[in-house]
Order: sequence, then structure tokens, then C-alpha cells
Amino acid sequence: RGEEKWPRGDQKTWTSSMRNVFTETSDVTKSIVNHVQTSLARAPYNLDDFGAYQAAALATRDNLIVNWNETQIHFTRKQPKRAYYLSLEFLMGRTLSNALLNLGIQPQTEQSLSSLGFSIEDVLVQERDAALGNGGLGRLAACYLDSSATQELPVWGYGLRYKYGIFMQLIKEEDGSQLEAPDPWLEHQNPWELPRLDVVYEVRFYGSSERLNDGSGRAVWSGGQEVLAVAYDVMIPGYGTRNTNNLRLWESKPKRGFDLQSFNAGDYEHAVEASNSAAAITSVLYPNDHTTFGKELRLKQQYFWTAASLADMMRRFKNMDKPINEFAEYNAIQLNDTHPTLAIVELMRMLVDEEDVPWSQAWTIVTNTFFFTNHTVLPEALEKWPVPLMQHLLPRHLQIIFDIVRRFFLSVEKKFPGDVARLARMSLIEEGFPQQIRMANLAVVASRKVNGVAELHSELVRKNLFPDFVEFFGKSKFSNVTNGVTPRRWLDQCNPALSQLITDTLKLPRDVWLKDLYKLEGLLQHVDDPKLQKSWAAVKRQNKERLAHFVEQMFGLKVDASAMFDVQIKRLHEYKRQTLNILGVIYRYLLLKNMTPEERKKVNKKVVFFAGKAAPGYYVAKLTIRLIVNVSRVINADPDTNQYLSLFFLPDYSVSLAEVLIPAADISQQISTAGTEASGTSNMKFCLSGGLLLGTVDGANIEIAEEVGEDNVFFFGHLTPDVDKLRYEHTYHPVPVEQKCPELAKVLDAVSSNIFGGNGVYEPLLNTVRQGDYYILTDDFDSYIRAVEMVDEAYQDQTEWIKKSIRTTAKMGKFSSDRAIQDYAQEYWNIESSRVSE
Ligand code: F58
Repeated sequence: RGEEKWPRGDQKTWTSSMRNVFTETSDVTKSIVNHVQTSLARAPYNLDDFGAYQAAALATRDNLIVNWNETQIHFTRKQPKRAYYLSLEFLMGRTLSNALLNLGIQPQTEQSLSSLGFSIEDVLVQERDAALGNGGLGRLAACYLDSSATQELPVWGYGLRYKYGIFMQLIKEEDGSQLEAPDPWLEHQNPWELPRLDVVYEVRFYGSSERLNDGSGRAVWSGGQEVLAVAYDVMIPGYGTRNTNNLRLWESKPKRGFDLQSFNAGDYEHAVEASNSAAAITSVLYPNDHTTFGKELRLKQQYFWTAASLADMMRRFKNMDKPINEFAEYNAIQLNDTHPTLAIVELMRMLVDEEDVPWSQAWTIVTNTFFFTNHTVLPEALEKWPVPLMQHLLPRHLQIIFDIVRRFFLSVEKKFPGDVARLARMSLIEEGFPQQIRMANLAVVASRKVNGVAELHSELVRKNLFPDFVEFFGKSKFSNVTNGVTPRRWLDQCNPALSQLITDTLKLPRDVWLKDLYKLEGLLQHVDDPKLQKSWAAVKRQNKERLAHFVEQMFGLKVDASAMFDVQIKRLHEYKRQTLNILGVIYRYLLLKNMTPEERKKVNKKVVFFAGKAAPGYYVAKLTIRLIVNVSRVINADPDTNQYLSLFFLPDYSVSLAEVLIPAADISQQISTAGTEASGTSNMKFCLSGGLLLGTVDGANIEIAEEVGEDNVFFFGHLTPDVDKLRYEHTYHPVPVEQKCPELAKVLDAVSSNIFGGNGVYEPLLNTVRQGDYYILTDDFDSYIRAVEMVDEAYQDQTEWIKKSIRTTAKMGKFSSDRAIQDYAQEYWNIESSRVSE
């Protein structure tokens, strides 16, 4: 609480030397040069682009720190209710350009760098992505932090500081398959984090737990391994405000470096073992996508992170001198999927064992504190942990879980007496060998609210995932918050030309519409203006040329920017159906091959782009990548057709690659089997940049179509209610592909005949379609091909196409993450904005 009075010396000396954010170019320049000279210890004459990036980052960071400090002091004084976003993944991407935008010093920095002899574009691309996430879930967390700060809300993120982010993807020259390499992203230091070596907590694993049996329900947990959690703070600036929030990431380290005794006894291996195993906890992000493995280290990560985060929240709360019963009045915790569910158990443990709160009172606090977001209905993605593993690693937590189970059982039994089947369905423990803990059920039971991430998905969460819980707790506990994306990064930063055109057209300052995205609707009144249409098309063309240039440098192949750019970029997964897309490309290629040169000239030219990573152990997904790469090699080398159709698989998909691809797309493919993609968020990003949507009636595609109107999207495929029926038929009344979908059968046979090489390697992939066809490609193929034809046809009329594109961007207001965060803040967390004064 020292900040209320000046600790030492003369107040004037302090205040006269304190500075605010630099706004003058000359100050920015001085600061950059100062960092070159001192922090980097480099001379001006040997400074390269990377050095310039480092110096610019350090100069920018100084400004962030000033605002970040002010914000922390502001909220510590004010003592509002706070919200915490617990996410095992934060897929931040690059920071410098975002920080410059949010601080409002982009032009000054550009000018300053230029006078020092550097171009800002060249400097910005020096930065390595912070890739601490797998995909949508992690990127959503990053967008939500941006919006929370922009809305001046007291929200902190808590996560892990992985030494290695998501793996780097390489494509093997010989056979086109995916190779994984580590991502040592911290190698060259990370200017965006502040190590807080003084913010440290001890976290225990293993050991034993003794119940006190004094009627209090308390227990003593002791022994085992203790490791330290050290805080690293990442500054999250809001746009158009000084408010700068915090993302606190934990790093694990051994409690006592070496075991000196073993070391002195000559047992070096044993001596370093403990320190290795502590450091291992935060060493690597698990590259899973929609599967869980039950690995001990993953559970260790989850507990390490939730324990440190809760200890930190508790310390902050206690500094406020409020009674413990008011914990939930001052703290809301959002669980980003089930990964942080142990936080529920940990808070129970802290309250009961450490704060001496009676069980039922503790349970009231807990159930008022937590909120749970589900991100998938795929059964294989629902987390379960073996009871024996939990017993071994967290003996006290297992006791608490069983205590929760017992009480919950009693209350269900009371409401539905004798309904044993219901009890089994609702139990937090799944019977079997071994028994497993169902983390989603635990999260539901202990949370105040449960939400899905788009209307359809939230409906499926209620109807398919947790129907018994809806009946038990009532409907109001289950609701929807449709995802959103930050328009700062996903429009202004990645598509500056479009942002400028929008500002000019709306005749509104950029910071007005970037903070209130519904203002984009103002574009609608200009849709018919030929001048706007022309400029709109020119912006798209410019972005396509930027991408074409990028690809030409990478592959040494010319890319025709006058062709339609068709993009599918996301994690490789059978449910996302990249396979449907590539089979569609092959279909198109075979058609072109069979045409006369005259006929070909009438065909819409198209360049197809794919990018995305496959989980290292996901065989079928990796085969899909291999097929795409090898098809691209054949197609791009075919002189008969390559003016009309070309195909690229861009390796190592990342946030910064998405920032180049998305603004350049004429159309994006969002083609998951209906009912499988919870929301999707890249669909929103493409539409924001005026890329039209080719997709299924799934996830947020549905709400996008509701906003922009069905004439402006290209929908195809079976609807969610049909999917189960079709799957049933595939199993019990299978019809061969040749009969059901002859066009598709030809395509599959073409692949089998090895015209794209492979010598039969693709058979297991093709068989997922020929047999079982769980993701209903055979049922959707014809409708998909018709939809692609409709897209071609629509593209022929460029004026109409551009109008669709403008209308699409105009109706994206709903999909700003600012709106989503407002929903959470008001309907869930009950927190209020508070602006840090200038
Ligand atoms: C994604 N989930 C959904 N999970 O698939 C997508 O529809 C949605 O838009 C997005 O969340 C945001 O709500 C997702 O990305 C993961 O990556 C998990 C990582 C950890 C293992 C399980 C999957």
C-alpha cells in the first residue's frame, strides 16, 4: 500500500522526473537510440533490422510500462470486483505493431525509424510470434485480453510461460509430409514480459493427505515435491486508453536448485533430476487439438498453473481486508474450457484447509466465483483424468473431488429419487478400469454459468452434452456468448488500406468505429457508389498482390493476382474437412484436364491456399497435408491447366501468416460437418476483410449469415439434425461411394491410381471416406461442388461481388470481441469499466 505516500526523498524531485508516454517523434527517436547504445550495447553502424526491432520494442515497452503501472495503481486503490481469465493458451502473435497502434504512436515511430534509416515494415517482421496456443481457443483468449483492456475493465489473464510454443511445421522435400521442430521463441529474449522474481509461490505435488476428522472436513497435505511458480507479466494495452492490463504467465523452477548432498556424494544425475523435473512443467505447450491423452505432465501443468494463479488472487484479495465470505463479490474466474477445472478444487482446498471456512460456506463461495466456457462437443476432446493418477499426484484434491461427488449425489437423489441411470450419467466419476474424473461435469456442477461459443453450439451443449444438468439446475445456468475477434488486429493492423478506406467512407475518425464496430453499417448506404466499389476492389487487389509476392518468394512460382483467391486456414482435423476441399480441387483439376483449350478460357481462374498444422500423432490429418502438398506439385507443374488453377500449402501457419492471408482472400472455406465446429473465429476475420464465406450451416457461420443475409454467403451441405441419421445409415446400411456419389468416387480413384504419387500411401485417408465416412463427405460432396460453382458464377459479375463484399464487412459489428467481452462483463462477471486518467 506504499503508493499512497511518497516513500523517500523529495516529492517534487520524483514528480518532475517522472514521464508520460512519448508522443513526439523526437522523443521516440531519442529513446530508440538510447536503447541501441545502452540496452543493446550496439553501435549505429552495425545495426541491422533485427537490432532496430529490438530497440524499437524496448522504447515502446517503456511507454507500456508507464501505463501498466498507472493501471495497476488505479485498480489497487479503487478495489473493484475483478475478473480473471484462466487459459492454458494465449496465442498472442506479434506485439510491436499492436502496441504502437494502441499507444497511438505508430506514425511517430514509423517516422523515427525512417530517419534512422529503417522501414517500419522490415522492422515489424523481425518479431517472432508468441505462439503459446494451438488454435481458435488460444487466439480467442488473446482477442479477449485486447478487448478487456480497451473497454477499461479490470481483467487479468493467467497462463503458463512455455519455453517452447506450438511446434514449427516443416514440409519434407522428398514426400511432402509434415515435420515438427521445436519453437524456442524465447531464444532472443522477450521484450514484452517483465520478470517478477519477487512474485513467487510454492506448489506441491504428490505426498499424502491426512483428514483431521475433527468434524471440520479439513485435512493436512504434506510431503511430496515442492516447486516454485515465478510470475512473468505481459502488458496488454487497451486501444485509445491508458488502461493497460496484465497477463501473468507462470514459469516453474526448482525450490532448491541442486540437491547438494547427492551432488557432493558424486551422484550428479540424481542431483539435477529434481531441478529438471521442476523446470519440465512449463517447458512445452501440448500440441493436441481436440484430443486428450491423460499424460501426467499435462495434469501437472494444469495444477501448477491453477494453484499459483489462485494463490496470487487470494493474496490480492487479502490485501483488501475484506471478510473471506466476500471473495465472490470481488472475484470472478472464467474457465477457458475444462483445462483449469482444478482451480475449483484448489479454491475449496484453500478455503477449507487454510482459511478454516466450513465446507458448505466454501462451496457457496466457489459456486459464485466460477464460470465455464465449453469450446467443443467432440466426445474425444472432453477431458477425463484417471483416478489413480489424481490420487498419486494430488491426493488432497482427490479427496475433495469425492466429497463434492458425495454431496452432489445426495442432491440429485433428492430431486430424482431412485434414478440410478441418471446418477451414472451425471456423476463426476466415470466407472471403468481405471475410474476417470469427468472434468466437464465437475466444471458444470461448480460454476455459476456455463456457456457455448455460438448459438447453435450452446444449443448442442444444452441438448447433447449436459441435458441432465439443464434439467437439474434449470435452463438459466446455460447460455450463449458468441465469440468475437478484435478489429484492431484483424482489420486495422492486418488490412490498413481497408481501414483507411472505411474511415474515409464513414467520415468518422478511425478510433470511433474501431471501438464501436456496429458503425460499419454506415458502409451500407454507399454500396452502390461506383467510386467506393472501385476503391474497395483496388484494396483487395493490393492485398492479393502482397500475398502473391510472399508466395512467389517462398515457392519461386508466379501467382496470378487477378485470379480468385480461395483460402482455408486452420488446424488440420477430419471434422474441419480439409479433405473435402482437396478432393474438390482434384475434381476441378480433372474437369480442366478434360477440356479443350477454348473451353478452359471460360473457366474462372482460381488460386487455392491451405495452411494449418496437424497434431504430431494425428495420422490421418498428416496424410491430408501430404496429399495437399503433392497435389499442388502436380497441378502447379501442369502447363495445360496451371493458368486456371493453382494450389499452395503454406507451411508453418501462425497468427502473423494469417495476417497476410486473410486480407487477400476473395472467399474462405468454413466447411466443417454440421454440428462439429463450435464457432470458428477465422470466418469472422475473413468477413471483416470483405472475404465472402463458403460454408456449412455450422457454428458462427449461421450467425454471420443472419447478419449479412443469405444472399451474401454460399451455404451447402446437410444440416445438424441430419448428421446423426446419416452416420447411422453409413454404419447399418452402407452404400458404396460409386453408387452414392459417382463424381466423388472418380476423384478417390484418381488418387488411388497414384497420379499424385504416393504409391498407395493415401489409402487410409481415402478409406475414411469410403468406409464409415463419419464426417459425411459422401453426403455433402455434390452440394459442395454446386456451391463452388455458384461461387464461380457470382465472381464473374465483379460489381455484384464487390457489393457482397462491402455488405459483408458492413455487418460484422456483432463479431467484435468488444461485444463478446461486454456480454461476459455484464451477464457473467458483473464487473465495471474504470478509466485510468490521462
Ligand atoms: C476451438 N477449440 C473451437 N480447442 O474448435 C472453435 O470452433 C472455436 O471457435 C474456438 O475454440 C474458440 O471458441 C479449440 O481451439 C483447442 O485448441 C483445444 C486445445 C487443448 C486440447 C483440446 C483442444
